[in-house]
Amino acid sequence: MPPKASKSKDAPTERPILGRFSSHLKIGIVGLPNVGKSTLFNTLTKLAIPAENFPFCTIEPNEARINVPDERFDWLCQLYKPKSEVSAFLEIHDIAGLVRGAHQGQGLGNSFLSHIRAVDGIFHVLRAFEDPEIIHVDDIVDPVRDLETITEELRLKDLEYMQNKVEDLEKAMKRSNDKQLKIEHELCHRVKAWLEDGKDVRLGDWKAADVEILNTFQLLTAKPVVYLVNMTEKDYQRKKNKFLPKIHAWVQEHGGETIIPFSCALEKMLVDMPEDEAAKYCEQNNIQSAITKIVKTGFSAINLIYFFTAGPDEVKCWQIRRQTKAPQAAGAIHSDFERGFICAEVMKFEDLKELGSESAVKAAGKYRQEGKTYVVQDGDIIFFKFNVSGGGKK
Ligand SMILES: Nc1nc2c(ncn2[C@@H]2O[C@H](COP(=O)(O)OP(=O)(O)O)[C@@H](O)[C@H]2O)c(=O)[nH]1
Ligand SMILES: [Mg+2]
Repeated sequence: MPPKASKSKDAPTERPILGRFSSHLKIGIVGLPNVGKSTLFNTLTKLAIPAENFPFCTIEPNEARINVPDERFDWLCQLYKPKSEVSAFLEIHDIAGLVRGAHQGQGLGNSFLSHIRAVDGIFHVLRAFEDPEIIHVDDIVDPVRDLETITEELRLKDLEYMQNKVEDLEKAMKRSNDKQLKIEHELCHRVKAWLEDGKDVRLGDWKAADVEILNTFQLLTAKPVVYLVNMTEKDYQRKKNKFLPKIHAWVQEHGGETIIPFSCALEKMLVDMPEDEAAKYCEQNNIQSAITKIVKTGFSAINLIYFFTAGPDEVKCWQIRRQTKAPQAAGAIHSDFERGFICAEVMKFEDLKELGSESAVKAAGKYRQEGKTYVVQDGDIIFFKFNVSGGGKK
């Protein structure tokens, strides 16, 4: 019998996450027109998992699912040499350019904003390359002004939403004494004041009860952001760009999220080359593609992690939201696994790698049995035991 895990490790008191509770989460590419969003999207699409691997999902031309590169996954595939290998993926949506005034419907603004509402996180692409051939909607390249433009549009849209919400609640409160209405009304007032102060909702210090209500709103400024700064290959190579320090300062003042410099032109060129040529080009020019970092950072920014199931039949990454407990993680595989959950047998990837085999991990006492309250960690290798009435153990 594997040793039982201690209780204290089971339930960390993390605040609930802002955003949808789902393991089908996606990230949208957002930015002004002509900053390189579609070029980035098309480059990523060339690395996409073929659509036929998702027979039950429709994939639109502006959506793609990209493999999440992972050395741990590669290592597990080497070890088990399975018949089937299924990596994790990041779903990306290319969202058409937003312009100033979008919240009032400018430039099809409302439909763009509704596309942003449907995603769970934002890749905010900034133009930090100058090219007289490619016009900028506001004439001069100035990524900090662009940051202000976009974030203001999102904030104004949220403000409009909160304003309507407050009015609806006030009407409802005239008709009913429901305590919940009062609680929501008080929160909506606080959120509105926060937005009016020029601040994004994701940066607020909301209590768990607030977050639960906020998650029913899907506010645009509540979504996690990763900034992608598109610069010339030369700037990217020498890690210097005249706009970068100002972008950095702005981001530090507005939440301090991750900034990833990249060069759209370089990435596009690399993806169109045969793999060995691309590798040679990178080596000769002392340059590295930023795509892996972009994909991994995006995946983690929308609060996704994955656990592995591994054996000779299949090595597979199962994506779940951070903070998911063992029974719900089992449910990602099959609803029976959740319904009839008995326990999760868990190996840490690092232990398996160090000790070399499942039996060695068991012999070292590192194969653990975890119960219903166990919070699944990224990279756990799990075997679920379950029992549904009439059915046996797996
Ligand atoms: N010089 C240069 N042009 C770029 C770069 N990225 C995109 N472009 C060009 O800018 C134009 C707009 O790019 P696109 O990806 O469609 O921008 P979107 O409107 O943000 O989707 C296209 O003509 C691209 O070829 C870049 O890194 N350098
Ligand atoms: Mg585009």
